[in-house]
Amino acid sequence: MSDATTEEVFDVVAATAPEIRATLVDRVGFESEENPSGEKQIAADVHADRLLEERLRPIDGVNEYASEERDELVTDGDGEDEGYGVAVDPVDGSSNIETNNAAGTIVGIYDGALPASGDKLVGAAYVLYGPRTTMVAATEGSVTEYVIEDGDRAVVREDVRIPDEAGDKGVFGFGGRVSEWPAEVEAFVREIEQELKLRYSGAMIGDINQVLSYGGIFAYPPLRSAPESKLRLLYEGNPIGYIVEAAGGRSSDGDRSILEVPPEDLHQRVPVHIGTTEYVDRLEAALD
Ligand code: P6P
Repeated sequence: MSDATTEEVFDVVAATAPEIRATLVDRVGFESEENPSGEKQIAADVHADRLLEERLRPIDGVNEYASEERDELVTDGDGEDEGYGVAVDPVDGSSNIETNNAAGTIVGIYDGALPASGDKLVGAAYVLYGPRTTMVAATEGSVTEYVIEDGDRAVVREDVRIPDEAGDKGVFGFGGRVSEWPAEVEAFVREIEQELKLRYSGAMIGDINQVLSYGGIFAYPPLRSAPESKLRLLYEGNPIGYIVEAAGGRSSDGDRSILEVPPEDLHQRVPVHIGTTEYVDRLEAALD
C-alpha cells in the first residue's frame, strides 16, 4: 500500500479531473504567454495549472510544486527540504484540443527537492480525457487503472501489465518528422513497421495508453535539429517511464532508463522511448 500523501495526491488529481476536462471545452483560446518550453499556452493550460497548484500544495507532506507551465518552482517556503516534490503537466497535448483529439494530465511525485531524478519517484499517474475519463496510477511497483466519475476514482483494472509480446495488436508511434530522425531511428522504424501498427495522435497520454494496453513502443526520439528532443524529463519522461516500468516494460533515453537521467533543470528535455521491453531493448541496440 502506498503512503498516505501519494494516495492523497492521486485523489486530488482525480477530483480535479472533471474541472480540467470541462476547461478543455471552455478555454480553448490561446494565451498571450508562452510556457517555459517556448510553446504557446492555451487558457486551459493556465487554468488547469492554477487548479492543481491550489489543491496539491496544501496536502500534508507536499513541499514543492512544479509545472510544465511555470518558470519557477513553488515551495511552501518553510525552508524545510524534506517532503515530496509534485511535478505536473496540467494539460498534456493541449495543442490537440482545437482538433478535438485526446489530451491528458500527468503527475509525478518525487521524494526530494526538484528537479529530481526519476529514481526518486514514489508515485506517478496520468489522466486520459477520452470517451471516458480514466486514470492510470503507479506506486510501490504496481499499476492500477481507474475510471473517474464525479471526481472519484473507481478501480477498473488492478496490477496492470504491459504485454510482453506485442502480438498482432501491437502499436508504435514516433514523434517528429522522419527527415529529422537520426538514420538509425529511421532504420529501426522501417523494421518495426513490418511488425506493429502505426498509432500516433500528438498527445503522449493517448499514445502511451494504447502501448500499455496492446504492447509496442512510443517514442519522441532525438532530432537532427534538437538532439535533446522535445518531451520534458520531469513532467513527461520520468512519470510515464516510471508507470510503464512498474507495468513490466522499459523506458530509455536511448542509452539507459529515463529514470536514471541526471536532472539539471526544471524544464530539461529528454529523448523518450517507452514500451514493451523487447522493443526498447531493440531500439537501444539499434542506436548503439
Ligand atoms: P508533436 C504534446 O504537445 C506533447 O508534449 C506530447 O503529449 C506529444 O506526444 C508531443 O508533444 C507531440 O508533439 O511534435 O507531434 O506535435
